[in-house]
Amino acid sequence: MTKEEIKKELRQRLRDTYALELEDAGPVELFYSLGGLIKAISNEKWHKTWKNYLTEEQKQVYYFSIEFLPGKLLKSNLLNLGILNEVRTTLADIDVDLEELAEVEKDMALGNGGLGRLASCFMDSIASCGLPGNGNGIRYDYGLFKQQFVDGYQVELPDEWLKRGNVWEIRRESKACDVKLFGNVYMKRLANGKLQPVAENQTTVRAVPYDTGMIGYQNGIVNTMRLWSVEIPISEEAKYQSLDERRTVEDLTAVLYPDDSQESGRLVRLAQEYFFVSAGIQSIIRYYKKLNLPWHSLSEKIAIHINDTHPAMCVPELMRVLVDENGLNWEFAWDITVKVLSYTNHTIMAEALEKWPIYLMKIVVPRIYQIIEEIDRRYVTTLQGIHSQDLIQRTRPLQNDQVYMAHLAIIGSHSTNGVAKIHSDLLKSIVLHDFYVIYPERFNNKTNGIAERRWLQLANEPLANVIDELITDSWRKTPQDLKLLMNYQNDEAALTKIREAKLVKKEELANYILKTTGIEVSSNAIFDVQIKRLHAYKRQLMNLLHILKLYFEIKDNPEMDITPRVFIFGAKAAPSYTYAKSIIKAINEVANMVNTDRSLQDKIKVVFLPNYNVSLAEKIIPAADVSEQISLASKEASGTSNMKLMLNGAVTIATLDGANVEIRDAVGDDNIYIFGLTEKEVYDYYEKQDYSSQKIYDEDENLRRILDAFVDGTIPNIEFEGQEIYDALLKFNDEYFLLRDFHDYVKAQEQINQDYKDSMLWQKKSLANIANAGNFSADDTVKAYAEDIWQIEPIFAHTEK
Ligand code: 26M
Repeated sequence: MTKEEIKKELRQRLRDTYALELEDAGPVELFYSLGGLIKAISNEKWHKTWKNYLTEEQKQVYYFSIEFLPGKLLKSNLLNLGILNEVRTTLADIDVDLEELAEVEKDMALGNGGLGRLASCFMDSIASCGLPGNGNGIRYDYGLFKQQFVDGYQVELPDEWLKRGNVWEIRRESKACDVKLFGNVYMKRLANGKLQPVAENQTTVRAVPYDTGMIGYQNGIVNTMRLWSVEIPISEEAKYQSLDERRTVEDLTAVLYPDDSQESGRLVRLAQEYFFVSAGIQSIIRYYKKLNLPWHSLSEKIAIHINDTHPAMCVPELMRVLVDENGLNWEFAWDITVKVLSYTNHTIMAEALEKWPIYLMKIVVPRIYQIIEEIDRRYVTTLQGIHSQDLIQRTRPLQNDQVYMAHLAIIGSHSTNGVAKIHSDLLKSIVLHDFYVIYPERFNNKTNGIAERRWLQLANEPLANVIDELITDSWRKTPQDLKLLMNYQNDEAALTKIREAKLVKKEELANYILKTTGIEVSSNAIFDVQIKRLHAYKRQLMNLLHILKLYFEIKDNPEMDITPRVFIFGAKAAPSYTYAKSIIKAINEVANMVNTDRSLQDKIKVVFLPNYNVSLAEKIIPAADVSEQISLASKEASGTSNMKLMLNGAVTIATLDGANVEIRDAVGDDNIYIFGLTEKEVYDYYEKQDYSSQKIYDEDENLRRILDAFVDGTIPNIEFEGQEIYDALLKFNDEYFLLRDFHDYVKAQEQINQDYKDSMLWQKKSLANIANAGNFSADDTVKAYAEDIWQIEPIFAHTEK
């Protein structure tokens, strides 16, 4: 498209939709008009892609995820269509700043954190690798809550992301499905002697899909992310007399549940899970039937991926559709189901492993519960005599009046993977060891990855441009090419350019911090960043203990030699997770205490930026010098901010947890600061049960002073929260070993303080991190899924044949 064509199109759209001329349009009208234009451009490719998959009968994967977290799509769509620069300069010609338009778009925040963001990185990569793949999820009216701080406390506000409408989606009423919930089911014997389930008093809701094009990186491919929204079927309208009754249906897709174990027992959440699973499976089977192929070929055309256990009802739902609705016999249907499905585990945290009370399942999805009972019954009988009674009992889906969703997912699929080497190993050796004994061939690892397009090309243009100058722009298509940067390890001019690019982003962030919080920070300071959900196991509190240590040291010795540091936090706490909220309050109070104390001479500053989300991540990550990845070893399945931060030249301080282990292997010990207990040592403590945080407290004077600060009034305004934290660490014996790892953590931090002073030494470490971040490309991760698990092929490979 030429600049003139772009201008002409924009003019036309502004007239047609807003009755405005270009000169009179504001950022909102311009954003929606530009969005419409982009959609028109991509629609042609979208239709071609779809037709191609259909006529070639390409095997496709459907990635079922209850969360997707794409963030904003404007610049990413422009980049992937290959028109980012044309559009930017065209707008500049008419005095419009693309960045200002981009700010108009609301983040699409239909996810909590790592799991949802991973799903969106995968969508970008699947399209960019030319793989036939689709997303299947829920179109929540409200995404993850907006976070504000009031007196240092987290306050949650609704996320009204759809208020001005969503330019990217297409509502496809013609593709709607009916989903049936509640009621009761009994088995009726037919004339031929077969049993048939008959349902009574069911509630039928309509699932209406909204499709969003997932545009591949400059390859003409546009895949589909299909999100389902609930509606009352027209035929049922008469049944809903009052607004209240209508509301109970409409509530189904109203809001995303914040990752919150206490909320996980809720009826609506279970209904959400079944809703998008059932609608997704039905629309896949409807498509498959159009191909007119025999049922045994289903697994040659369709792969369905279960992202964590939230979509685990795919197992009984696919069985239901095959057996009840299409008359297949159980054994045949089961064989197909296992071949079609695969499952990823994202956590070993016991409280996050989903279990649903049987009584609730019977209420919400009675037929699905019957099928689960049959799966359970057959599981037990099939393994009889092959494995021990104990093992069978421990692994069956139904136990303790609950349905174990992970058991269902593993038994009903052909592949179970973890998301980093150490995590997958732990699954095999401990967490899911019983299943590993039964199905060793089903277990595999797929280390997470990230979309470099968003996290470097878009988020960090200054660095991206320097990299182009040094090694050409081949890395933009092939992130592995970033390795070529290793040739510049001793090139002072190159290292300086990279440092200057970092400085640009640090100044931008410093301005943002000043504007949004009023806190002044210097871009000469080390920007030390911890950004992730607030969870005890991620140990934001240990970071805070270190800050307090520095605070006391500077107070005692105002002239101490320390490289100025800005500690930057971003984190949301689940609304009912009181301990996490107390930590937020404590960080905010320490921040206030530190930032207003002139005697510290700006040696340390603490900034807790509210409402951490994808867009804020895009501002923070490029500006980071230090990446905090300090979870207790064994607890963080993978982490992905660790990868995004290294890609942007931050140097990591980390425990040997999740993908940190592979990051260390990639960059080498000289370019990462590793500290703390290993996963094995953590498990040794569990076995011996001889950990005593009190003992460490008693023996360490400095640590005593730091912990006492929480209860002796040193940190103001945390009477309640301070006590809660103090008790967690001492009275309740410090579940996540903060005190045990603290000393080692401090030593690693002191080394960072030293090393940062030697600018070239530091830049060299930073360079090694950028250069090796190509190892963590989501492109490679999805290719591995495609080959090992889904057995799907890129569309180019197919057309070349
Ligand atoms: C639970 C109950 C009610 C509502 C929501 C939840 C829930 C939602 C998401 C529980 C867990 C959820 O996600 C777990 C998760 O995000 N795991 C993270 O996955 C990332 C991608 O694999 C990893 O990088 C992180 O280490 C892992 O914590």
